[in-house]
Amino acid sequence: MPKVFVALGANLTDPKAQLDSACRALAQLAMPGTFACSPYYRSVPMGDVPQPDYINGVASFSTQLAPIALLDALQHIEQEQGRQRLVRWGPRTLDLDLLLYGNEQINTPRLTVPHYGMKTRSFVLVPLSDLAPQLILPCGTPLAALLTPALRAELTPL
Ligand code: ROI
Repeated sequence: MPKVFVALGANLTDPKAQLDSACRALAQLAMPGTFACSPYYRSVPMGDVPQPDYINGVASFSTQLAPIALLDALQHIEQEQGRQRLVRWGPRTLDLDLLLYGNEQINTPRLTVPHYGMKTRSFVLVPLSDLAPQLILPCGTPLAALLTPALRAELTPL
């Protein structure tokens, strides 16, 4: 059964509570005893849209759901927590990104795995490394090789 990693981000409507609530919902998708969530971090928004700081984290679990069924479940949780797609790269109550699905590489119109931005985003790499410091990405790159001190310095532990 694949182990999956999901990035969580929020910067509206009590972001920490959004992540707590999302973790409870994600745990329902997990095989018993497999759910884990990283510490949360505060991060400066990436992109040009002025908006509040984000709270970010990463969750991991094993699941019986196939990739698209998992994506549907993630989008359902986003909707349940009031996600509206108003502005591209704008603020959001909850963003759930499927980072990794086992060692699979998936390229379909709806789903790209590994997530396209994950190798450069401090707010993904740091909490991912909290959960899985020895992780090797599907491309063969060790996660540790991507994590520079400068990237770590971008985040504030909550
Ligand atoms: N910036 C940060 N720091 N954290 C996010 O989760 C995040 N998510 C996004 C954009 C708008 C790209 N910026 C972000 O979708």
